[in-house]
Amino acid sequence: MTGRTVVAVDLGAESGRVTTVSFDGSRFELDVVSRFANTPSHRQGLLRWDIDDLWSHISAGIGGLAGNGTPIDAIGVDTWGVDYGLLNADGELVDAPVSYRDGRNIPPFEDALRALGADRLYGATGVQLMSINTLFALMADARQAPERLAAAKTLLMMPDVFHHRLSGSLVSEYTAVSTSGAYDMAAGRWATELLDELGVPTHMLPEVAAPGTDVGPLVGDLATGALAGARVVLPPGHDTASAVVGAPLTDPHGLYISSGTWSLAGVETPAPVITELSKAVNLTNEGGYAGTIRLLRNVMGLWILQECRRQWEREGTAYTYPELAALAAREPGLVSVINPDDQVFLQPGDMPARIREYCRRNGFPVPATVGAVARCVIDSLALSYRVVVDDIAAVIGVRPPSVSIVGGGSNHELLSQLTADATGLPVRCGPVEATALGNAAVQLAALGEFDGPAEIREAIAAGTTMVGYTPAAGDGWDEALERFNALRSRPAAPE
Ligand code: LRH
Repeated sequence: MTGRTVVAVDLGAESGRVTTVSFDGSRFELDVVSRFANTPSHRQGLLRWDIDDLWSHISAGIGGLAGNGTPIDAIGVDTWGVDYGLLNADGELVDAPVSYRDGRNIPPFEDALRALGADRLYGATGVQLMSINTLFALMADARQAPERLAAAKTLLMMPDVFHHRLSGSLVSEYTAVSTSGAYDMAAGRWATELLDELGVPTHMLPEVAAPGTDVGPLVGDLATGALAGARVVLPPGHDTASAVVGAPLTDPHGLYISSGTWSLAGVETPAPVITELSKAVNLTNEGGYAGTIRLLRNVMGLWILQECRRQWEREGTAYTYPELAALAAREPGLVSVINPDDQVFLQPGDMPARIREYCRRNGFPVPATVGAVARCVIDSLALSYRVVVDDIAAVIGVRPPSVSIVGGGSNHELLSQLTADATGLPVRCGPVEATALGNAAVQLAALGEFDGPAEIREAIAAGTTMVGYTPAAGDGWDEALERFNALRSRPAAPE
């Protein structure tokens, strides 16, 4: 294939991939050159990411391309949101970055809510109030490890920790910054007054750069052979932002669901929507490509099922996802529901036991079998999406007419059908590789191949075989929604 070839590095909170994406002027060709696990581990009392391990996989994946005949034009990295690295004056990490799943964020989150209130916190940023937000991790640093912050010259959001290794750049990319809960989305600047009030220093906050910014040439040992001329171009560094660029949305108010460990469900808007109602229903305003905003909700997503699967494996049976879906499909629907966003499901552990305990505590039949647990999770995710559709409709005054599911979870047939049933909307699934495609397409746009998101989406849609689901005239969803909403209005369970 002639044309341009870029490298999209996509790091999820479970695994990472290095992918080459070529574009010949009309068609994308995507080749995953390496896949690797990304597993945080407990070190020095905290759940931490192993950046050196990730970097060794990324550099091996990229380095393997040096001997190819195809010159690489650009490289960009996207990662999961909210986490960050602190760099000292020598450009080295002060220590291993901490995972948002560490419980350390919860006390500062609760204290900030008590001290300043949801109005002030949400009003200052426009970001969904969640314990995982960078803001609360920075508060935890300021309280428990002030020496980390004192030693830090620059904070870089996770994608930019790798852009720094690739190019030496010390900026943070806007879409990644927008997940922090420490950035004022309406004013377009760090929310320094809020950070001051919460006792978080601000000396280390970096300059923020737009997706599509060329931050310099690839440097170091990697810059040889086919990689010698490669530029480092910031894609939308937040994986969800890249995934939504890669979502072939056609309806202007169409709902996307970027479905993976998390489900990010929402619509694209031209400006932040920060109103009494958006605050009341806790919708976030995340920054997107080309000045767009993603008005969405972070729903806990397939994480709960992933953790169930790990627990069943520890107990001796390794189910595949299709096996779990088949077992779930045989169960009656909407028997027991959970609120996937309850804090009890945030941390790793024995998820089936937590689900059973949750159902017992809330007076639902306790799911006894693997299939019943899986069905409970999948039904509950579909109900969460229904709530997002209702909340978005109330906030923007337009009901999304369709749903586009992208990412790994778009392969999940039962969840896709139940999403159609729960929302009453037609669902289209694909591409699975939306994140890598969105990441690459923004690099390609910076190289002059595309003129904005509409052209990108047209090209992605033309090369994707999408699978459609029509809502079945089922009953039970409205009654289940009442039970579900009652759960959501209850305070989080004690740990
Ligand atoms: C999904 C995601 C999501 C949240 C979470 C921390 O991978 O980026 O949008 O920010 O991770």
